[in-house]
Amino acid sequence: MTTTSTASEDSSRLAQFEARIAADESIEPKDWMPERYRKQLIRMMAQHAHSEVVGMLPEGNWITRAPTLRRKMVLLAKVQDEAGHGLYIYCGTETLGVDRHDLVQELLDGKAKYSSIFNYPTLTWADIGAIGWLVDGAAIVNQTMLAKASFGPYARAMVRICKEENFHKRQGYEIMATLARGTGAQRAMAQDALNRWWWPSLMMFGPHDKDSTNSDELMRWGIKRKSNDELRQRFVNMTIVQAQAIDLTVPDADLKYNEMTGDWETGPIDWDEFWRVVKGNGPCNKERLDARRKADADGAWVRAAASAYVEKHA
Ligand code: BYC
Repeated sequence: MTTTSTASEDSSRLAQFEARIAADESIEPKDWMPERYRKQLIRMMAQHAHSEVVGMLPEGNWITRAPTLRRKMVLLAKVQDEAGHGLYIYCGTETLGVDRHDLVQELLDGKAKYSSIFNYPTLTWADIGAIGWLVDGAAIVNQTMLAKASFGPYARAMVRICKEENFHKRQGYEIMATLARGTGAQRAMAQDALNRWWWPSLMMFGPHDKDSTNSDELMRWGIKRKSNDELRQRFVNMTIVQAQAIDLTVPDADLKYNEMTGDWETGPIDWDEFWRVVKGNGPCNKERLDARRKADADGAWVRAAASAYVEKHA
């Protein structure tokens, strides 16, 4: 694209691009953009799309075991929404000149990242409540910020996704609230789910700012508007109050309220665990990738039939 352009043309385009970012203009697919901006967006959006798709697996595990018909219908709708989110974001990523099949192949080859949170098992029904409340809750905090991202297709996808995530969070919190005011065993199940999902949910926001390799660039270009730690803190402040409202306790002996800042300050996050999971050695990494590979193989005949149909009618 820029092979014939001179260095001075490129630097003037870069200056124009940066002026547009500074003026909070939306960057659209056909606009000129630095190659690095394009690459960063492809990286982040592809990881996000993969997370939505892999994220269906932990909850999908409970569709056949939901305790009532109503719970089953809600869970089915939620899991289908996640598939839709994956599709919107893969579409958005394709506006940057990549093919989603290549992105999916990278996931299947174990080369692409997806959110660490989906490598934990869903052991009880309360885990479905905890995922909706905490995981979708964390995703909303992150994605509300991304709805203001400088790249138009990503920002617009986030607006719609956030609306659906709000419903997901409400359904999860309602499951937790119901269990928390139920029998002793139900209450214990809710507390156990919170104990297991709390720290992995905090890890969803990524490493501390000082260790975040991409943040400076992403923030300079208006892709991220807030840092990993700022968003994590916002999530903690919201969630502690919600836990108190249903008489559950987060598993953190060091948690304390800072009167000066108004923040709930947590104890240290286990970053060794985070990197173990990100690098493929979490409790369910293998199971998740195996499931995606199986789905891909099982669907091969559908793709072959669809492309044969298209070729025949071309
Ligand atoms: N897991 O420089 P940093 C959902 C990687 S799904 C794995 O701070 P960045 C839902 C990071 O990629 C919603 N890897 O990165 C679905 C980087 O490695 P590379 C999921 C992580 O990009 C179904 C390295 O660590 N949301 O809601 O500035 C059911 C250094 O990090 C993680 C999104 O995907 C992690 N948690 O910031 C229910 C949001 N964190 O790529 C719910 C979009 C970091 O340089 N993504 N890494 O090799 C983002 O907002 C940002 O990419 C992150 C990380 C905040 C995640």
